Amino acid sequence: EGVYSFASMEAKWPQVWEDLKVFTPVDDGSRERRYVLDMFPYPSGDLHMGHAEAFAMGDVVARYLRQKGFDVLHPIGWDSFGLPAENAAIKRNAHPSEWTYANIDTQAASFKRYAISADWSRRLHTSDPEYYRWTQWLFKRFYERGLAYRKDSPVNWCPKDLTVLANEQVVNGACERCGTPVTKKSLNQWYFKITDYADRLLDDMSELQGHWPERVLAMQRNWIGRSEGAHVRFAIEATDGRPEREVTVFTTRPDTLYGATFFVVAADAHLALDLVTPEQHDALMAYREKVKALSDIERQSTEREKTGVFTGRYAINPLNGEKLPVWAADYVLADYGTGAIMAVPAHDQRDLDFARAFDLPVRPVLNTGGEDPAETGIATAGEGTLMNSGELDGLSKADAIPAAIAILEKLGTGEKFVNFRLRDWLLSRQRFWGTPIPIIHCAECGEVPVPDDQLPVTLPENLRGEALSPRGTSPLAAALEWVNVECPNCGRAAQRDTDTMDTFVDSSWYFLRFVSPHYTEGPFDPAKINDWMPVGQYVGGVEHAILHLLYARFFTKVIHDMGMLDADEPFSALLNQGQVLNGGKAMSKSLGNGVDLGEQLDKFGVDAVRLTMVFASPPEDDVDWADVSPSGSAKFLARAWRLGQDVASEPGVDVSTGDRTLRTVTHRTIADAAELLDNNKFNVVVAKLMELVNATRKTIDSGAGGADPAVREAAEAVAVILSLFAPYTAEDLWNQLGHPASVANAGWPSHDASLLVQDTVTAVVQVQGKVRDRLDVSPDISEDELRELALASENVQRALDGRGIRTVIVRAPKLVNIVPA
Ligand code: ANZ
Ligand code: ZN
Repeated sequence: EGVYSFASMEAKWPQVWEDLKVFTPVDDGSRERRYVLDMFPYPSGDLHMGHAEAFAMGDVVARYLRQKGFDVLHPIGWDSFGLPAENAAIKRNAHPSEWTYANIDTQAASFKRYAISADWSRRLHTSDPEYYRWTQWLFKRFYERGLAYRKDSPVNWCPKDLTVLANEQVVNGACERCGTPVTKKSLNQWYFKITDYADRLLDDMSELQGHWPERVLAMQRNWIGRSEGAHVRFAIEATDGRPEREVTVFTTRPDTLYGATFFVVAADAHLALDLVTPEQHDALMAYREKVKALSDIERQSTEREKTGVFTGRYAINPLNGEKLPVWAADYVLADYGTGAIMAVPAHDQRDLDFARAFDLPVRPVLNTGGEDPAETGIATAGEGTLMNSGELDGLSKADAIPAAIAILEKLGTGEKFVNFRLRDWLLSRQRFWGTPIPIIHCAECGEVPVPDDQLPVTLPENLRGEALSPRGTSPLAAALEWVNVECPNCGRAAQRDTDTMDTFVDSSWYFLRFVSPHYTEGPFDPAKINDWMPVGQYVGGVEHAILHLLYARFFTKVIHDMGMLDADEPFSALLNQGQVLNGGKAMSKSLGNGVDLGEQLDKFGVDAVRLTMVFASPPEDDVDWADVSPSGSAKFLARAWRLGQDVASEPGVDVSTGDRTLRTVTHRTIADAAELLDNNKFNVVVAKLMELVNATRKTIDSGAGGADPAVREAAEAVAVILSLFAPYTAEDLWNQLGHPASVANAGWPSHDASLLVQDTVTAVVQVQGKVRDRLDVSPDISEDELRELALASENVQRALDGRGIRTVIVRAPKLVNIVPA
């Protein structure tokens, strides 16, 4: 008799699957298509436990849909540009490609061992010239549409990595990668105009509602940050040495205009320098130096004491002509709204804190029935009635907002305005290992895009080690033979742009490339793209809630607008798998609680590790490796596998005479599993599968034993369902049952609905604790139905004897207890 050995299965099956091309979609339209995608990995070292979890989840979906008869695209590739490769290359005096591709090979081998049901023929790496050629091509199309542009502006700067960072890469004021506090630096940088798409990125989330985790949608909504309000133009009085000028503010509360008692501009904005009087100039300059060192988070903190400098100027309130002192302060941000505000201390806490610090007046204009904010120090918010506000007096806040806007419009000093928190996407990086920006700078012609037929602009291969060290300019700038080129336009000496693209550009369209990764006429084959897009199920970590997912949505919309793609959302459904913890904490070097995936696989086998990941909790929840039992999983797998040893009937046997009880369990499991899988309840499917294995074993050990055709039917169902979680064991079991490979394409077994009807159970009905009736009911009866039946019983009515009812306690399907009044 055979012995369950994961090692021999792992040695045997991968080659068979590869030879049979089990996971390559037929892609001929004969079957309905489904695209299942895991967020592609970054090649840092070998796979870790986090990969093992995420990819186990995605693979369950892909394998399930394949069993259901869909033609499934489930590709794999690598997000292979980025800083770690460059840092490793500097350390080892190597080229970043060496480290990158060595790691990719290691990970690819691990993925194959892990039996990810991927179509390996579609493998791609974003650092391959065949890939980044098309990243550059897309950049050019964005550029032509005015969606890629350069501008000078203060940018987030990581003083350790010596590169700029997108707003999205600054976490709590620090660099997302290295944790160093981020500073500001004025640089000329490339941007994608994602703000043009702010409205659509927000509105189209309604399509994703219910299919994406609500918290991801909430994070995106908040990041886009749509605010409805008004632009209001204030005249700034001329003084000696400074001419009159106009400054616009953004306010969400135009109803409070009469409550404005001062005016604030961002101290670090150029506007502050334009406004400041000669007397106040030095004080402002000194203050600006201090502001530079602060992060946006610190600046907006309500905990910090308010600071600022008077500019010496006055703004005129357009509604009542009042003169408001203009201050420069750090709590107003230069790059939000217009960088200037009207301050209404009675109804805005930050303004009130400032007013109290500098002894500025506080004038309530909204009667909320609360106390005077000047006294309490607490600004009053909420609903109320306007006062001290001229023509707005007596209106509710909701009516006063449009009324104030109407007045401003009539005066020509303001209008309704919708403001977004979202900024344009800063995409240039002063680092080497990324997609070169395909632009040439010519003294005569300005910015000249590299002609399409000269793409890709490839990275030089001779830069390695120290030559890649960050210097604040791109290492590419030092590669003069690379930099110096002829202008494609006029032929004069010109220079290549030396910045590279943020790696989030690479990952914003890779899911499109997977559809036709070898296509050479464009980023993807137009004849194929709409067959597969959008991705039906995307799987990945919640850490990508904003950056990657927002950027990918933006790219998809632009490419849609270019007429190249029907879909305008990339991912119809999103699953955020949980993390793998150890001892309740994320695994980390400093805690020393890391678990090595390779060791786990060697010890328990791939299937046991995969099954444990899936069984431990719902896919969205964290898995604590200290609490799970891969050895328990291994035991279960051996038990399932041994069923194959005991099946004594031939394939195709007539099952109708088989053991009815086992058949009911089998068919119920098939039906339930499908419904659970449709709702991503993978862990419950595993639990049901365990019950089915137990029931099958029970039948084998009694009655007709392994010769009962119901046993074969059950074992086959076990093999197919198990193939989603433990592909090796399932394949071997299927093989023992006399079927050719592969179980992955066996097809989802159909269930016989007539077998699901179960016998009735008896429900006991008590009145005041005494049994008064017994009812035969369906085991699936609802509480309401059972209550109705119980109250309708003649015996119960007799026992109640006309008394009313205080409470009815129902425990469907077994018990009803009625308490009379
Ligand atoms: C007057 C006012 C009265 C305001 C009031 C609020 C309450 P959201 O909702 O986040 O868009 N603001 C505008 N630009 C700013 C900047 N660059 N830095 C700091 N604060 C700024 O917030 C909009 C409100 O935040 C605006 O409405 C403005 O203050 C302030 F009772 O104007 B409000
Ligand atoms: Zn030129």
